[in-house]
Amino acid sequence: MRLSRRGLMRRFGAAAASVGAPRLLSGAGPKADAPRDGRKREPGRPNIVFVMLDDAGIGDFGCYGQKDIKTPVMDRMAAEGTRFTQCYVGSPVCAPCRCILMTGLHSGHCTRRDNRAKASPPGEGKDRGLVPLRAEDFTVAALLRKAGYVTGGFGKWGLGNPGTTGSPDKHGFDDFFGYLDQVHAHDYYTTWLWRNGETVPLPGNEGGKRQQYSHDVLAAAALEFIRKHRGRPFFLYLPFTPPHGKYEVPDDAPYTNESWPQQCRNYAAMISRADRDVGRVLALLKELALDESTVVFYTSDNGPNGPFIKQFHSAAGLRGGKRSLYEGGIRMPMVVRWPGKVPAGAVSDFAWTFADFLPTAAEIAGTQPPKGLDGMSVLPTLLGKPQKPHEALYWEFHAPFHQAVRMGRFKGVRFGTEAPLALYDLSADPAEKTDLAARHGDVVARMEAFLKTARTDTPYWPVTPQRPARKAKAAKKKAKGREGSDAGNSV
Ligand SMILES: [Ca+2]
Repeated sequence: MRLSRRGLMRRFGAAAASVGAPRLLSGAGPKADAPRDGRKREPGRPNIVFVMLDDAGIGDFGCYGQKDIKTPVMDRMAAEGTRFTQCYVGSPVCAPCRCILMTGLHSGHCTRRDNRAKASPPGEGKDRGLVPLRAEDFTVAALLRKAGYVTGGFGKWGLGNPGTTGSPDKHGFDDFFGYLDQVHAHDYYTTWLWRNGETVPLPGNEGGKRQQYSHDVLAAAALEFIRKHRGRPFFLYLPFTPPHGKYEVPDDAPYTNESWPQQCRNYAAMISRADRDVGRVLALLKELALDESTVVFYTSDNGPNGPFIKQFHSAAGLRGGKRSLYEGGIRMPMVVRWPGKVPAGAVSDFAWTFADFLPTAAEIAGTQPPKGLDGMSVLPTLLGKPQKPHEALYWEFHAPFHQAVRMGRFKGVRFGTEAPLALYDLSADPAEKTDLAARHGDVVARMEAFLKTARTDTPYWPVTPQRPARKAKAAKKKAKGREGSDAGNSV
């Protein structure tokens, strides 16, 4: 199925008007949130849960138009909370996406800009090229921990193995259980996982047995974390690994009888299984009377892969997918639920990114984020209040190097540093089909000026001019004619 322009507009275009009347963020803790373990809950400090699937596209969820894959929990959350139609990840692949989410810096400033370094790769052996978070990188977990939160993570970390400066225990996590290395995370029947610097054996998978599906183990541990810490504010980060490949799942129900390729049945079952487990988190919050004192974010980390775009329309008709800065690679599902605070059943088209999560979490927790971040708090938007939009959003990716900038309804995309910007009007053309650069020279000029200041260099992902051959020759001739001028890399 291909969505018509009208269909795309219906799904992604003018959607903001339905944001309901918000209630103000109360300074007092909810009455229902009585501590049951004798410890006093600090007033006004809601729990924060951030659930992120791995490689699921915006079109994979029922509330974003999916017809085949069942996601009843996200759909119900959308009815009970606010669904965002223009929330963006920071990068179209795993590791930088997580880096940006954790640090509030976009992909032109953050430490990890691709899964592996392209030059001067740090590390030894298996770790070579995996750029870890630096000791001085400051994460949302460190911020919340400092503010009195207990912090837990269950799933895939990807920002530093044990012994590096990037391990989660060095970045604010009291308890991190799961995969630290993103390649290890491909194995759903691994014989071991990491927990706080120690390996935890999964004996059910030894000798080729497949009895402990890692996602199930981690989802169960997340529930234990909530039970254990129900008496004090917690930050629970759930970077779940489904539906990233390998496409392994204990049971492909309820899709067993579908005529799709087995890989597609598994992919769909992995999404539905993870969605089920988000439902278990929500049910436990309710059981423990933490429902109203917990804000839950539910999203994915980057756009989908080709076979699923074809089978399930996983990019929802947007251009591109994983590894692309077109909308299909970076525009994500995002539903936020916080009963009594975030308007229920609302849809917002406010444009924001994962770099906004740290400052938003800081404001929710009543603390200050560090200065110099690229992100800003979008708490007013979450609460349904008006908010000044970002002046510009920025992305870069290095395989191949391309950049994207969004200003209002316009988005510019440039491959290399010398090619002209292509310009799209997302309000009329969310699928980025028609290049309007020739018609809006003023917008292009503003974007080009912004791009000159948008990023800093990093030795691990050097950027060199990449000119198309014919243009390079012409530029060389021109440069010769104006000796001393700068005809090089303008970024
Ligand atoms: Ca991913």
